[in-house]
Amino acid sequence: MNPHIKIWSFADVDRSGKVRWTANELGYEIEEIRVKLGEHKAADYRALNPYGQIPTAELGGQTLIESTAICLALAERHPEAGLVPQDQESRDLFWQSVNLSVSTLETPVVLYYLSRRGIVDAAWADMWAGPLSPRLSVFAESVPEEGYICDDFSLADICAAYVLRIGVQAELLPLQGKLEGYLRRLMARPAAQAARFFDGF
Ligand SMILES: N[C@@H](CCC(=O)N[C@@H](CS)C(=O)NCC(=O)O)C(=O)O
Repeated sequence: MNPHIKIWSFADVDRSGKVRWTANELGYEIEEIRVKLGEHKAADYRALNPYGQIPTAELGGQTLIESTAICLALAERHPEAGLVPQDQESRDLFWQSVNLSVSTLETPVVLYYLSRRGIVDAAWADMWAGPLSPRLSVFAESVPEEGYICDDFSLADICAAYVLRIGVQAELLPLQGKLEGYLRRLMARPAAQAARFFDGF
């Protein structure tokens, strides 16, 4: 029997996508609970996730929050799948890349994109337009011509895909050259397709 995960999400394209894609790479059966905008601040949902944010997951009877932490919790349960590389050199690169994605780039690029679309205050885009664009460009320039960030596919690619996809959608990055090749390799993965991670891209 496949292992099971329950995911609370707004939609396919929010940060729950990272969790859904990781779970699909590992053959999980996914139970999805869609949360309507606004309900994520209500007491019922805050009982699961006191920060009132998406996603939340339930895994083996444990409630987990923080999208990247949930992905790591999944990956660590299945070391044989190699979603976190084992050799030291690859691990150093892995942690650098994951931190660049989720600590340096993710929140600014999401806020910039939502701001440009009128979903959050316009001030976010004004604030981030200057520093974000060059950082995102350096990150996009660092993707490999062939293969994946740590040679073999890993969670670093899922975290990178999230910020790069939004960077392109926000028109901060042109979809061309090796960035396009890299994203197309990721889009071809059956688990990314099952997760609907790139739908509408
Ligand atoms: N660092 C958190 C960020 C969570 C986050 O900002 N989630 C967004 C959806 S992708 C959200 O819940 N936004 C609504 C809000 O913060 O009120 C994570 O990775 O889970």
